[in-house]
Amino acid sequence: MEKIVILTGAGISAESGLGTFRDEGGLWSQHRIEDVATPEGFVRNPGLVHGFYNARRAQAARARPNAAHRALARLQRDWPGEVVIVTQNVDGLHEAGGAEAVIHMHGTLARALCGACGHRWDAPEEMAVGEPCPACDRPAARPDVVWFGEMPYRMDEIYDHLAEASVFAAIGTSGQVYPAAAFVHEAIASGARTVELNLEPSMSVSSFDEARFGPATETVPAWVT
Ligand code: BV8
Repeated sequence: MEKIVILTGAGISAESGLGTFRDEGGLWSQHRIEDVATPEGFVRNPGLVHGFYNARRAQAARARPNAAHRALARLQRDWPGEVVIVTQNVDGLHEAGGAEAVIHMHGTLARALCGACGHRWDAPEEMAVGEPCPACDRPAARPDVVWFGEMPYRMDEIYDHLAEASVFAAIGTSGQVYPAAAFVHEAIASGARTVELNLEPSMSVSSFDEARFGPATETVPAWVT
């Protein structure tokens, strides 16, 4: 039984028109992380944070999966039960491209979370400040995404998959955000073969057995076949 664990980042959705974070003109050059991707930023200015995520939710809703998303879905179909996709992305393009059981470790734009009672529900297109939670009615609705300083989701499950990995691929990620950036070391400890598929070398490229550079819509379908 092979176990192929795949970590994806913003680069896999770049050719679907969604901005990355740290490339030229990326999201972090337009907004300060402290203002839009931390719990403190949300307390300070919830309207700014909702505006940031409303814009990305609208953009993601218009985006279409690309050949890289579809190639990973094909790999899952070819190896039933043996391909795990862990994404740092909050868009739904893996699922739109046919992937199943995607682990969204940083949450998703499609869901809202109540900061008071922990209830989750499908996010409206536009979230407003003080929106009441449908479960507890308190005005504590926030995007269901993992901000800096917050614990990413389903980490135990992810580490279990990494412990059994025979292949680990990192696709479209700069390897600068933890704990995702350290997954390659977990995979190496499990004896997995590791490959990086990225537009250019990531911060952790030297940790990988193999690296293939180029746009994901070219490197991923070639790697999958
Ligand atoms: C946590 C929110 C602990 C949703 C995001 C050491 C250990 C543990 C933590 C830390 C640590 N050191 C520092 C930390 C804290 C921090 C961190 O890592 N800081 C960094 C900046 C140093 N980590 C955290 O806070 C994490 N939480 O560790 O909690 C804890 C313990 C106990 C109790 C409580 C908590 C939480 C991190 C999650 C933060 N949320 N996003 C959203 O708005 O989207 S992070 C954000 O960065 C996105 O999620 C994004 O996915 C992620 C990673 O970025 P990338 O996806 O890699 O995107 P990037 O633009 O950087 O790179 C794109 C790449 O694609 C580039 O390499 C480019 O070349 C390539 N590319 C571009 N075009 C293409 C392409 N490749 C192929 N084809 C193309 N066409």
